[in-house]
Amino acid sequence: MQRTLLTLILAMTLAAPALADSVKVENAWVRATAPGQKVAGGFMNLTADADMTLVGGSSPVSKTFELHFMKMENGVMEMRQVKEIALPKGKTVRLEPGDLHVMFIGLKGQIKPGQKVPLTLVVKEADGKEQKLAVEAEVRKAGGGMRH
Ligand SMILES: [Cu+2]
Repeated sequence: MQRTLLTLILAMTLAAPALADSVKVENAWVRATAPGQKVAGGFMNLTADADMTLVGGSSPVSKTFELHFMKMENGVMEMRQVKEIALPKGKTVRLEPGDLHVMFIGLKGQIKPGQKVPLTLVVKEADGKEQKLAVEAEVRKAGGGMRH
């Protein structure tokens, strides 16, 4: 009798809808690299359904993975590392060339069009709980004269 009840409770728990906050990732892509290039930029649109923060990530294609921001300063495009990127509830945050982006540093090989780049994003919920998001980014050819 008790075992039946326990099984039932367990089944109900497993069937409960996921209440966790989540982030929708769209249009994820990585800029193709030239042979020998050691860094690559990654871009995507992120929409969280609750206030969350992107705090980092990783990818098997590079030694390190950083969050970056590009800014025009005295006529020069400067790139800075940022510790986190806020993802306000319901707002689509665009990581795009010349602005916020993720950066693959210490590439283990050339990134070519047609490849898929797997990466894991780490996002933090408002209560501090961390989530990992698996993302597959497509590789697109470089356009324009920017470094990444
Ligand atoms: Cu960068």
